[in-house]
Amino acid sequence: MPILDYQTAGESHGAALITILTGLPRGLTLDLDLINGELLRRQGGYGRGGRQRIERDVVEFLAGTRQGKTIASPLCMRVVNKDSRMDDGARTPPVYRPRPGHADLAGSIKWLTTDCRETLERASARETAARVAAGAVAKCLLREVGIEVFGFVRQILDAGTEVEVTEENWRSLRERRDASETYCPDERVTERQCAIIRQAKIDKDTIGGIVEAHIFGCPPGLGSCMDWRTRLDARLAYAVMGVQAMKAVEIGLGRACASRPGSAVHDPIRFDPARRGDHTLGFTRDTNNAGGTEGGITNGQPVVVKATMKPISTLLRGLPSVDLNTKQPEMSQYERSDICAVSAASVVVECVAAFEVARALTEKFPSDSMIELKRGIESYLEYARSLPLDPPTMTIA
Ligand code: EPS
Repeated sequence: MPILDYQTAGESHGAALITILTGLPRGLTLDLDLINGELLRRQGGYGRGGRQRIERDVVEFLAGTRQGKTIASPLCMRVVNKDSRMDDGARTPPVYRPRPGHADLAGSIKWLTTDCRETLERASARETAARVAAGAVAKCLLREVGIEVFGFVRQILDAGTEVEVTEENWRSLRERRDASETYCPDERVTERQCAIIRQAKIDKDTIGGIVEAHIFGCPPGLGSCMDWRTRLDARLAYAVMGVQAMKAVEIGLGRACASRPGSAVHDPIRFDPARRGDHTLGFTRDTNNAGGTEGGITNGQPVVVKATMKPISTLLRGLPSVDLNTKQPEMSQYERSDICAVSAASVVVECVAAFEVARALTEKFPSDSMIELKRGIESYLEYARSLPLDPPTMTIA
């Protein structure tokens, strides 16, 4: 049975963005509203550029479905680019003055050309629409087994919210996030963030920030410490760092662990019989500094990932650069871009994190069909709840 995986194809101004997803169990309902809703959210957020007024990203299923459900074959999705002009030399002219911070210079040297367009078309964050489509499908799968994902903007430049996200309050925070122009569940901070972005526009500059994703309802036991490649925290870091413009990824308390003693970092373990029946099996914590993973394995607490996005490298005022043909100093070339795409990045990070959890879930419970996946999870939790067996030393051969 193929493992859950995906690949994307497509350039910023090519015909379309394609996602091919393999390893989905049969019988997963593909919620088109959910998937297109995520694509729409990715297009939004205060500070986005002109491209989002041209596009209206919607997904088309080209293969892998029947009557709105997966049939276990590779799922092929397409998002058509309205602004498609790759082969129109006049409308996609060569770029010889690389933008510091973009893939322009390194890619041009790598692929032996002085035209940065060859690299930038694929390096563009437009490709994240394809990754959001994959992550949204993963969200459909996770939702069927009671796992939900919540992503938001924590900080833009120096305007950050101190809001604490819990299993109890995240749904109301989601409403506040959805009412915010910057996807930040804090009205006053949203206003400051918008003001920062407005000023950056005047200054012809760009702005970065911090986004966060929280994943609720994960059963304990996803990911493994037996092989470093299968540690869920490592997989999350890989996937999130793989998103355009990310410069740091943290799990749970992250970097703040360094300035606290162990007694103020590690989350004391308690047992609450009232929660024995849910996915925690009754093991609760007062804090979740570990961010839901210990040893790279989910422990029943919410999985928490934080990512830092650098400011977009296309500045309207340009940055000192060099003409790759003449080697003379020049300002970097301007390509239409965003002033701030941190809000969009919060959707992308949420989606790539959801995909990694779905991948870990299907690795622990390999299933041809959704029925088997659900039963596999249930019987595992039931068995885990029954431990220790009677007598306590008894093991199953
Ligand atoms: C993006 C589309 C792109 C850029 C942006 C993200 O479209 P265009 O280049 O036609 O304006 O606005 O890409 C970048 C930030 C980048 O660095 O390349 C999108 O759909 O998200």
